[in-house]
Amino acid sequence: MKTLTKTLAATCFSALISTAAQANLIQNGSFEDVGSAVAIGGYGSASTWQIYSSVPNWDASQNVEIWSNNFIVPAYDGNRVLELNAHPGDANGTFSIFQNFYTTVGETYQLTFAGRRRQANSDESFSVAVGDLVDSIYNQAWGSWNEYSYTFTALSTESTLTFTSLDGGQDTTGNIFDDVRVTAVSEPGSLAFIMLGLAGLVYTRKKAK
Ligand SMILES: [Ca+2]
Ligand SMILES: [Ca+2]
Repeated sequence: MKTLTKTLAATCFSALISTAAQANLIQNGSFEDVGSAVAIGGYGSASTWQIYSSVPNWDASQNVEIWSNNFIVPAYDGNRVLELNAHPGDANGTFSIFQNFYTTVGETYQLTFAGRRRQANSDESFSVAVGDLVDSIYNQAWGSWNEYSYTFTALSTESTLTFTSLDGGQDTTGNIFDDVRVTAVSEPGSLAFIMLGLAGLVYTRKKAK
């Protein structure tokens, strides 16, 4: 019984640390939630695509589109994706979406997301910025989702993740995103704890034999 308790404790401890390390700091990163956002009328339909001035947890410099039910492209995650370029309020303005989240200065984080171009003959370019990371992607591949993965260091207690279209303000199609995630990268200390937990698990199992 004592061994079983120890084993359970070690397992729970390891699981807890792993879960904490992998928690997504981005809310609504899969764009599944449109909440009470009211679609701008006259375009698409609720079952295909709609235009919104923003969606929950994200701010937007211009309108965005939410596509549902595999409209044009299959969703990477869930049922909905975001198209960054939409019908603009300002034809000369930039299309950006951004979200703030709490970070620890100097800590390393991983950013992952899925992106793709709209269709074979579209040209999709965007920049991504967060912490000390700035990158620009030109001519996204066609036909499948690109899985982007970066690490960045937080420069502030509150970080802002920003996606900006480089297609230009009058290019109203393209730059599809889904499944945006930011997770804290396990520090050596946390890793040591996990290894310690696993070692404890192996030890108690061996002892139980
Ligand atoms: Ca999604
Ligand atoms: Ca485009």
